[in-house]
Amino acid sequence: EMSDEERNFQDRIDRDEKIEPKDWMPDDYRATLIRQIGQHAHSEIVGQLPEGNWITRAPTLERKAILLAKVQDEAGHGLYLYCAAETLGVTRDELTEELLSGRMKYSSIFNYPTLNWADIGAVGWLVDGAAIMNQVPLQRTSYGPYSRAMIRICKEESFHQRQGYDIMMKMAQGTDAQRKMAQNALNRFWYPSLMMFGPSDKDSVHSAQSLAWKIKIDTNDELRQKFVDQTVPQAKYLGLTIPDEHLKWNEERGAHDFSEPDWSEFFNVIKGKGPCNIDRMKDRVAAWEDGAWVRDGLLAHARKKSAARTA
Ligand code: FAQ
Repeated sequence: EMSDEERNFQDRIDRDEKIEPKDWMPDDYRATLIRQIGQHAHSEIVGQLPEGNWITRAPTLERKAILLAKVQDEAGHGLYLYCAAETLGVTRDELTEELLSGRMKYSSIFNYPTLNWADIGAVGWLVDGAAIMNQVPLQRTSYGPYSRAMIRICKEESFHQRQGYDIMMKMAQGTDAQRKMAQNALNRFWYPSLMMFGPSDKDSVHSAQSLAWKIKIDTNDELRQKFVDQTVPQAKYLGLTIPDEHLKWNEERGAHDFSEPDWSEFFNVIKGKGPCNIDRMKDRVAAWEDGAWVRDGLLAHARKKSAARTA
């Protein structure tokens, strides 16, 4: 049974009121938000690695400048999200510690390698495309600071998606070899992109409560369906084939039928056994350790300044 506080809280949610940091909230609401916002922040940070891998090898100066800006945007998204999580009473250092020790997750998608330049197109088109599909509704999430972070992030994410599609367009309309690279990138990124939305609704342990609290606005399967329906005409325009022989328009449902990803692969990847999990964590641990002198220096400087002010 709900306590008065819980009932009041649920009433506020049902009236679409935003919950703010100092408001009363159930412990599990707080914990769920720390988990989801924290994982989301970690995804933005780890998500810099697959694309960062191509900054030095971008084919033109213009592509390099665009990619550099895009990867920097992801770092910025991570920072807004860590700030949103901090309003719930957890520090960024604690969250980082949980990531680096493997106790917290980041999106499964970033455990796949980017093997060639077409993959950078596929990441922008499909991975950022899936990310926006998930994040647009999260602008209306019930927790104020998360909702406001999402509004800023979505603006930048739609530019990211376009830059990816633009790379795909160049490749798909290029030489035979380039078209093959584009098709191959689509083949490898299609199912991992579908997995980004999380397990199917019947296996989604958190969905029911998160929907009731309006932390999530749509179910995993609803968003996956929307993503497929949005992406099919885009692939057609590129002249590329989505690697799913069961993909077809279902007139009755007004939506595409499509094959589910291999869920055993998904669960393996989130358990740490994907193709790049070990490399990703190794890179993040090294970045954290290599950056220690910067953090130490900044802290020492801040202490000196505040000592000078009080003296
Ligand atoms: N990867 O009960 P549910 C980006 C876990 S976009 C890893 O359905 P929930 C932008 C889940 O945590 C990517 N783990 O969970 C970018 C739970 O495990 P737990 C980031 C996953 O939370 C683009 C278990 O499975 N976006 O970074 C995944 O209700 C390009 C059961 O699942 C967000 O994080 C997965 N894909 O729904 C950056 C969006 N799916 O925690 C750079 C915000 C599920 O109990 C380059 N998050 N799990 O141990 C969400 O909307 C939700 O958290 C879902 C999952 C929909 C991801």
